[in-house]
Order: sequence, then C-alpha cells, then structure tokens
Amino acid sequence: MLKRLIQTVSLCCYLYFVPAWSQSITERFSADPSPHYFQTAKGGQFYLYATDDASNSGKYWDSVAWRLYTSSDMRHWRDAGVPLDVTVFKWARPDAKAWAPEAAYRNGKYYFYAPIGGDKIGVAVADNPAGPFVDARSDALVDKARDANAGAEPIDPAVFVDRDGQAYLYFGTRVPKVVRLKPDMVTLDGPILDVTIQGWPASDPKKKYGEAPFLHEHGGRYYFSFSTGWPGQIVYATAASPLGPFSYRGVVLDYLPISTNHQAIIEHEGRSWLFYHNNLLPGGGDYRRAIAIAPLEYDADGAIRQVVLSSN
Ligand code: FUB
Repeated sequence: MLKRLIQTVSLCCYLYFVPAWSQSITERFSADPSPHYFQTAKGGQFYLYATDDASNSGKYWDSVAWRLYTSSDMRHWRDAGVPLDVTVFKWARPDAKAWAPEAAYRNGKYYFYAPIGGDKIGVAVADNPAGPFVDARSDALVDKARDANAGAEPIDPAVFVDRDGQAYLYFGTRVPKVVRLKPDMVTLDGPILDVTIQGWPASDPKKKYGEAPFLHEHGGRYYFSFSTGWPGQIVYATAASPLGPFSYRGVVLDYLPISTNHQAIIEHEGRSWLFYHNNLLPGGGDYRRAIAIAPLEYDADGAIRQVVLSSN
C-alpha cells in the first residue's frame, strides 16, 4: 500500500514538474515513434526515428523522408535531421510515401526497416545509428506482390530480438503479421504468419486490430500492443511466446482526437515509457502529428496500467 502511494505521488510530481514529457517532444511535426537506446563508441543515447510530418503536403502522409531525434535524457531532444529517404532504395519510386519506421541493432550494425509506398518494407544498414544508411538488399524485405500472406498493406514494421537471439518482424494493417528474421536481420526465415489474438471483449465491437504492431518483453511475458484503427485506441495482449497466441488484456492509451495513433514501449534503467503521437503542436492535426512520451507502469500481475493524460 505504502509502495503504491509512493509510486503514485512520485508519478504525479513527475507529471507536474515535467509536463512537456506528456506533450510534444520537439517543435517539428513527426509521428510513429521508434525509440531506442543505442550504445556507440561515443557513449549511449536515445535515438528516436519517426515519420516526418513536417515535410508532407499537410493533406496526406506523403513525406518521402524519415526523421531522427537524439537525446541523452529523454527530456531534451535534438533534431538530428534525415537519416535516410526513400531514394536509398533504388527499387522504390522516389515519390513513394515513407511511413512508420523501425530500427534495430545487431552485431555492430544498425538496421532501418522502411515501409515504402504502402506495399513494401525495405531494410537499410549503417555502421552508425544516425547513418549513412544504404540498402541492405537489392529488393524489398517484404513485398505484397511477391510474398505469400504479406497482407493487404505491409506497413508499420516492428522488430523484436528475443533473449535467445531470434529476431521477429511484425507488420501489417487489419491483420497483424509476424515472420522470423535470419541472424543477418535482412532475410525472412520461414513463412509470414498471422498473429492470433484471443479473448476480445465481446461488448466492444471497436476492439479489433488496426495497425501499429509492437512487441516487447517484461517480466518473462511477451506484450503485443497495437492501435485499434482510425481513430485508434492503443491496446495490448500478452503471450508466453513472441509468436502468440496472444490474449487480449486491455487499454494502454485511450482514443485521442486524431485519426491515427502509433505506440512504442521501451524500458530504460528500470523504468518504462510509452511513446505515441498526438495533435498538440500549434497547427497540429491528422497529418501534422507530434511525438509525446508518458511513463508506463505495471501492476504486480503484469497488467499494464492505462496511461491517463492530463491533456488531449
Ligand atoms: O504515418 C503513416 C501511418 O499513420 C502509419 O504507418 C500508421 O501507423 C499511422 O500512424
């Protein structure tokens, strides 16, 4: 009881004194956060890859470049510019839309998973998390026209590397997909599978998978979070394996007044954080989104406590 009271008070103080954390990270419109803590020869820091809403038309998510932000403390973020754009992939149209990115580290290399044009996912590689990135293949890693069971819209890649070294790629709208990656991180290993989620609350027909799959592990459980659609509530399910089957558990973040949402969850130095996007920057809206961060907490039974925001 005392522990819970101390946690609640410290969280309230935290939110009161650092309101910007639950608002917008930067002054630039960006969305679909992919946050990572990477250790390089220069030391460790956070790298946040994003869809760049500041360079889209304002009428659609039609930017052709991704954006990178860095931070040593998650409070102060530096705009580190464009880590890559779609022209890195010679097989892609130069005007193809660049959507929700993902990054991963393995064996001294940094990998960037790039959904392009709504029907392909490319993968680029670099020696440094800020780039320069080059195409790691000569074709797409996932291609709707080529790969069986890639789904109607292979977008929103999310990579999870398990403790045993096995890497998994999650992606897709409307039907969540998962496929193993080979240790090279740039080759699919086996068939693309549907992710199974059981136990949806029958009372709520809006509870269905939409987009933004994300997998993390906590306390030996695998948490599969995602957006329910357009607009999207961020919900989660858990399983004993990264491949599922997952059981629906509850809401992480309720609907915000914006057409999409897209989350990521990271743990650093014993604390957990939810990254998402909102419309709170001046001039913000469905195509002018802004990334925000909020503390994330678990109950003793592993349930995620719903994040309740003071605004939006
Ligand atoms: O940024 C374009 C799309 O909006 C992303 O792929 C989805 O996750 C949604 O946030």
